[in-house]
Amino acid sequence: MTEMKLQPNEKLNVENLLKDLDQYRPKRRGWTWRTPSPGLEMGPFTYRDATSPLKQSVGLPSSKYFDWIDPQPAPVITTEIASGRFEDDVRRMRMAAWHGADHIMVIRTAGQSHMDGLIEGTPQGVGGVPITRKQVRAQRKALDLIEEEVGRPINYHSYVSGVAGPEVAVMFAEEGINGAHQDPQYNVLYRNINMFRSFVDACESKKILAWAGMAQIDGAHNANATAREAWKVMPELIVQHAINSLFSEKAGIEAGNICLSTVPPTAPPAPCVFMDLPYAVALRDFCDRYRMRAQMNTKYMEASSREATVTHVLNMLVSKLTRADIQSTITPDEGRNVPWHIYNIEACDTARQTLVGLDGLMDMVELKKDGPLPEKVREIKERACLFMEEIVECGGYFKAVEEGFFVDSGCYPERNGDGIARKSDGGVGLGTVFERDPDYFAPVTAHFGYNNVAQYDPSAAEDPARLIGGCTFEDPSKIVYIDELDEVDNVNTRLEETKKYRNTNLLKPEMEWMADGTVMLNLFIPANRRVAEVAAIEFARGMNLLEPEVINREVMQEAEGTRIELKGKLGFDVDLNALVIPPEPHVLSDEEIRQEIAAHPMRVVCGTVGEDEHSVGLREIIDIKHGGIERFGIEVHYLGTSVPVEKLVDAAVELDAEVILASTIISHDDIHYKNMKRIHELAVEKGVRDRVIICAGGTQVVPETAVKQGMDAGFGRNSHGIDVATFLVEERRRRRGEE
Ligand code: Z98
Repeated sequence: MTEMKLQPNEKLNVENLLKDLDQYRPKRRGWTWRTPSPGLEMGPFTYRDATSPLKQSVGLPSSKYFDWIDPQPAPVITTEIASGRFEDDVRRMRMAAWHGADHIMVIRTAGQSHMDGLIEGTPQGVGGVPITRKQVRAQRKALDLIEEEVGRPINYHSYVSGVAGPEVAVMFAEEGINGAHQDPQYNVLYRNINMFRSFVDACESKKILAWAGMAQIDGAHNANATAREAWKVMPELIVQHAINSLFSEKAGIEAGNICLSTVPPTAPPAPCVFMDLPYAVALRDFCDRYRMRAQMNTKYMEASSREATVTHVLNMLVSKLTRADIQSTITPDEGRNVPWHIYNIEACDTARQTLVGLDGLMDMVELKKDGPLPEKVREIKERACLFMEEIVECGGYFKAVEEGFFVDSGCYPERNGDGIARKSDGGVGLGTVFERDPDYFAPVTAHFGYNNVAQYDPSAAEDPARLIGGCTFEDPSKIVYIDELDEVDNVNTRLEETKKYRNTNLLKPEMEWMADGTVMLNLFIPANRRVAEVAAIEFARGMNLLEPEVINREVMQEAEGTRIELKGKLGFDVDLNALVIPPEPHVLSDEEIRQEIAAHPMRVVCGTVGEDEHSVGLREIIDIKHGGIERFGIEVHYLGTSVPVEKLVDAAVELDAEVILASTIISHDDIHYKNMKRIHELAVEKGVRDRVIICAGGTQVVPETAVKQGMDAGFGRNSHGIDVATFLVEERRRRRGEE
């Protein structure tokens, strides 16, 4: 089999990924937590809650001020990637891993739980994308490469739901999936799968998850997302967590791999931390031996990515004040249906930034032991206990579901009668549960319940698969791998469509799929919301954007205007061969310049010359506040505005300055160039030209033309202090004969 290895400057090659896929075996099984690294020193800082750093990553934007450090917080960070094309998702997974994600969840767009069997190949289908062995294997293979590249195991995750749940679980165990949602209550309440069938299937699925060492996430957060007033279902959420967790433990999953999917139930403008914190404390008190997967609140997520980000940050404050072993980062696309690369990355960065920013918090503050917090905690716990007691009293879980106990919008014991009720003699898969025959036996490794192996071979009781020389778990060569079933709807046809963009000279922007051409525009339109929305589409058409669609609108003020975010498509490519790409401007590091100036102090005289009063540009170049050359320790004598050229040269002589900087904006009759020439000639006349470096800058200055006037260098538009300082240091070295 061809060995693949990723190089940071090379794209992930999807065709290579798909090669020999039938033979690919995952490198490992089971869930991986981060490795704590208390007291980790990075750059100038010491971290208290950090985990092992990554080998390669893209740091937060501001890391440039901190030696490019990229500390990794304690929780595993999740991102959900499911654009519907796994071949594009693998590229996004790589980007997410470089931004600190180590739990990649792949939600299927099909509603997998509606499918009653495993699907093969890689169809996009009509109703959405199902999970299939081929795409799971390709993604696991990609993640095996990516984890090598970033230097940290990446947990791959999907969902075990629907009547095909156990089959899906087996496939996941075979293919090295590391985590899964599995909660029979989800099937019952939201997918109307028969309750007995759902729980029997769950036994089998959980046994398989246990064998594979997978982490399990429950489905309680769905009650939060579904209930009319989500904060009222707090007692129920605890009950749902408790039911699935204890059930899972009894089915064989280790407590340390059982993760509660917990959502802070409210969001601003509710006083959310005041309500969410007691809930978080109560849940963690009750379920202290399980892991917390802190899910973001999506119930109140609208199309504003700014708003979603703030809610996310508040959610993480609650995580930090309590505990989160996994931190989810659902993207604002939930609110506006734009499952784009940039939002996955943005949300991972939000998590990394917030959690690193909160490093060490709990070594400085503690939750109060009296007052509203413990009072609320106690109240929530009491309500949850009473809820559970009533379930037992009414005849058990199945009866309670029949009576509509769950997802009722009343805060227990209040009931509004709007819960989801399901019939025990109804639902998908009704009547499909059968008792095993007395001579039943299955030669498989991870199997729940009665399996009468001993009747055939008593010595195989602990290892039934031995009777057939191992099942697919021990002998993966027994896995039946079906590449594609549909000749038209498969990855090969999709790759063919985008072939002209892969590793060629053609470029097109994209948001989710290669060469989708999608772009987003931000507009402020000085009109009310309705008008702005319609006008925005016209503007987009005028810009030749295809299929324009408003994805977010926020009123700034009813009469004054509206902010619009809009998406559309570009109908053309850019040819790389026709692009002229100027070289990166060369600059020295701040440190190198500082050291050079410390060793060889430098004195500069400067001013705007002639009749020129425009001083802002020059001040940007020199002032310490604007990142100018003063910050390197250069001594600057600013002579003011409209300085005669003679005065500039005389001052250089008097002060024994090594450098003259002349700033000049006015350019009529080429006065800026004439002044440059004059400065040069004066310096020659006074016999100092050889020992003074003379530079001129301004928005109309073309560097080459400035040099022709006798300047040592010219600085045009977009020049900064660092550019000037670099030149001065290097020019001086040249004059010293060092370069
Ligand atoms: C999350 N953003 O949890 P279908 N099982 C459970 C689920 O919660 C889900 C599914 C299955 C959320 C993702 N959760 C939503 C317990 C979905 C998947 O019907 O099989 O597609 O549902 O992170």
